[in-house]
This record gives sequence, structure tokens and C-alpha cells, in this order.
Amino acid sequence: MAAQLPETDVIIFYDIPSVFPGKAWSPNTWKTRYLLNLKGLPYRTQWVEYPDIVGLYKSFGLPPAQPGEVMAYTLPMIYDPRTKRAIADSIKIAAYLDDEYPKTPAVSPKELRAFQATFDQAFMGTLVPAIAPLFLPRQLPFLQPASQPHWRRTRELMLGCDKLEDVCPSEKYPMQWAEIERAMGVVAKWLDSVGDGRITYLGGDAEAGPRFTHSDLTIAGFVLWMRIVTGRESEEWRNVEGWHGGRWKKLLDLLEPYYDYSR
Ligand SMILES: N[C@@H](CCC(=O)N[C@@H](CS)C(=O)NCC(=O)O)C(=O)O
Repeated sequence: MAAQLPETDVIIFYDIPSVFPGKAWSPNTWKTRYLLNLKGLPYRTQWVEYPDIVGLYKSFGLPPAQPGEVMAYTLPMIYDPRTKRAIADSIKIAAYLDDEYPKTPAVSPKELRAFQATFDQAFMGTLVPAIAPLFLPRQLPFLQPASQPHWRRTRELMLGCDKLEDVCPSEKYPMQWAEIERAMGVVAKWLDSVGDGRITYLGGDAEAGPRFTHSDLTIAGFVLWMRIVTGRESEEWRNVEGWHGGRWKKLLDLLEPYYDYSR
């Protein structure tokens, strides 16, 4: 797939489409979508199906985002026509945009970068084993047909199962939700260790508003995914809203001004 170079200074944001309204759904790409909205940078989305991600990397001469056969080539990615650079991986994109656009709100100041890399690993290690069995199968029918075989093959490998649909039948939902709640409780404790009721890592105040870091956007991406898959009006989502003093709903509420998927 040939990379499309734009004539103007509009950043191209590569995202994976779904059949949900507005198409955007991925917890990983939402980190960058939130960020572009937060920074107020001009961008437009280019939708890429899973089987086409590898070709996109090759068209820019980018190495795989991570080693291994599964999930080596991942989105989000951006192409910045001003610097003629393509950057993949949300944590690198956050650092790049902070460095290149210093007048926009920073989410990855240099003194936080090592912490954020550590957080990413701790967060994924805590949440993924809990969320994957329930949400990977449920995402499948909401992907476009072009991406479904890739999702099935890679996620069945990831979960070590013969058939994605057999991993978590509905009678197991309550048990798996309890696992997710427990995992998010671990994350809540990290934030609660400050003892001032903060919703984001750097807190914020009434005057300046909340301060967001890449870590907050990472948590928000996954909470948002739960809301998108279950549905805003669902009983499942209502339950999540009540977890841990309502902090996950509060986080999405703080980010509501940046919940824009129109571009
Ligand atoms: N740490 C990475 C994770 C990116 C990631 O896992 N992206 C998924 C989208 S949800 C992907 O592109 N997977 C490629 C595949 O499944 O082949 C980031 O935040 O950029």
C-alpha cells in the first residue's frame, strides 16, 4: 500500500476502522486521537485495515514497532508533512509531538518519559490478561470484514484458543468482569497513593484544569474501549461507571472535550 503524501501541513493519523458509528474504537489509537485533539493540531484520519498495516510500515521504511510474529506492525502511526517523518507507537508519537510542537499542551515532558514507559508496561501487564478474554472476542464482529480474519487468527494465537468465541461464553462474563474490576483496582491504587483524590497522574486545579499525561490517555483509551463495545447505555457500562469511586467515568468526562472522531 503506497503512503499518501499530503500537500498541506495536515498530519495524517493512521487508524483502524470499525463498524461502530464514527469508526474509531481502538484503545491504542484512541491514545493518539485524544492527543491530537488535546493539542489542537490539524490532522486527518486515514483508515487502514489490519492486513494493510505492514505495507504502510514498509512504504515509509519503518521497522516493526515490536519484535515477534504477532503484533509486530501496529497502529497508531502518524505522518507529519512538515518534517516529512512517519512515527509509529503512541508513546513515541506523544514524545515527538511534544518536541515538535512545544506550544501545545505537553503530555510527555522529558522528566516523565522513563516513568511513562514503565507505566505502559505495568498497565498492560495488569489489565490485558483480565480484559482480553472478554473484549477480544466481542470486538471481532465490530471490525470491518477486511480485518476480521487477521483479528481472529492473531487473537486466537494470543489467547491460545481454537476459537475466539469459546474463550468467554456469556455465563463467564460476571467472573471476567470481576477480573477487570480487580485489575483496574490496582491502577486506582497507584493514583490513590497520592491521597488527594486526583483522577489524572499530575492532577490539576480548578483554574488551569486537569493536566493529562500519556499515561492518563492510555488508561482512557482502554476505558473508552469498554464503553464503546458495551454501549453507553448498557448495564455493563453503568457498573464500570460505579467502580473505584467513579474515577473512570470522571476521567472520560474530563476528556470529553477531546472526544472528537469527526476528522
Ligand atoms: N504500545 C502500542 C500498542 C499498539 C497496538 O497494539 N495496536 C494494535 C491496534 S489495537 C495493532 O495495531 N495491532 C496490530 C495487529 O494486531 O496486527 C501503542 O500504544 O502504540
